[in-house]
Amino acid sequence: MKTNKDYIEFTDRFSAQNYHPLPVVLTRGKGVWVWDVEGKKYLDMLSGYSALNQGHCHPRIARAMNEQAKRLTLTSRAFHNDTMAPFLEKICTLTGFEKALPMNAGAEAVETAIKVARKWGYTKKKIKDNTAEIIVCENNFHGRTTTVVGFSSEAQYRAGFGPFTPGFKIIPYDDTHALEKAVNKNTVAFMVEPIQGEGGVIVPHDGYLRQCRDICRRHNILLVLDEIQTGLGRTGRLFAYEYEDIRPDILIIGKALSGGFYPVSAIACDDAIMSVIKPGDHGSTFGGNPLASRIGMAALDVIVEENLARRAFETGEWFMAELRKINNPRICEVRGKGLLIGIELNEKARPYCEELMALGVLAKETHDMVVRFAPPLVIGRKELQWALERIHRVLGV
Ligand code: IF1
Repeated sequence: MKTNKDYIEFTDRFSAQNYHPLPVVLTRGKGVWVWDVEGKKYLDMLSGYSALNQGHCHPRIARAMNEQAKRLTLTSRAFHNDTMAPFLEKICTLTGFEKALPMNAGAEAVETAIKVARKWGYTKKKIKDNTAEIIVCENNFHGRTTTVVGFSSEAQYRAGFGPFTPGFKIIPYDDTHALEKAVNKNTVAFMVEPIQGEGGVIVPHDGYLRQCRDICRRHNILLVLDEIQTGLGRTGRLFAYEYEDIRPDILIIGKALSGGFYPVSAIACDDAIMSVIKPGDHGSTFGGNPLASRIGMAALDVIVEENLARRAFETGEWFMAELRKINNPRICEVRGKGLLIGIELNEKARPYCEELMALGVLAKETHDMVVRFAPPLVIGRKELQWALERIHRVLGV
């Protein structure tokens, strides 16, 4: 039998070294559990960076994928197909927007939102051509394309990849005065994550999104919310913006939109904005394909019918309260919403993630000092109790 070590050496022979994974080689997943090649079982507390809100290999999504895979997987957008419209209708019904534009990776949906916002600025706000500005926040994470890393504040994401796309302004997160000050006659949009995941599970003050909504409305700029990680139940509501009773002008979704089966992303907005896109302006080979659409419909049905947002709210509240009982000077803060939780330490988090892995809990550090817990939303208290016993052994005194 090949060991974890065998597979890691095998991987190192052929794979680019663009990640530093924990030394575990997974071969099977079911619900909240995964198994490595040596048969060891782990509780997955990362869920594919929130792409697996429905849990690993959800049978309902698997069935939809298998059925469609035998029927029709790709038509390209040169022709219509019979599954994209019902998928986009489901997105629009769930979000309350009039239109959706399907893509694949999250970064592609972010790029789509940037292009739509810019074109809206030129055609509707009558901004001078090629002068559009989009405001973003420090510690943002919106993907890895060169345009997107060009407005990252993380040096490593930018190093060696320039020159970058102009037209972006970076302001501090959770600072509405900075937003107000950054707006100028060329500003077309403010793009922000409701909670900064990669930034270290940074939760802004209550009212931040509502205040940003007001500022954007007053200056006639688009509020673009990147809910690729916070959306689809993760923070305890279907979308994190619901906590503040606002609606963005453009919503970006991805990850759990496919339940981890396939890259599926999209933007949603009203027609007054989406109508700036004309045939041939934008697209992709796989965007809106029948397989992605069937998977996406099943993934959304699971989130709604298994009430995953409510479960994330109740389970997350309880779990955070339990984590806050850990009395340890190394823990600076336990923060998060729903089941997007970060434990900030006053030292590097990686060694603790390695100790947790040895005890059968898979978690990943983010921004060096934060242990992120983002399990599938189908997780129960029993499984979290199992995790807590191990977290206490590693993070307790
Ligand atoms: C990596 C982070 C999480 C995202 C938000 C867009 C995207 C992501 C809010 C792009 C993707 C992933 C990418 C993955 C690690 C992971 C991640 F740590 F990088 F930031 F989740 F927190 N907007 N996040 O979180 O979506 O193109 O990847 O489908 O690149 O290492 P994508």
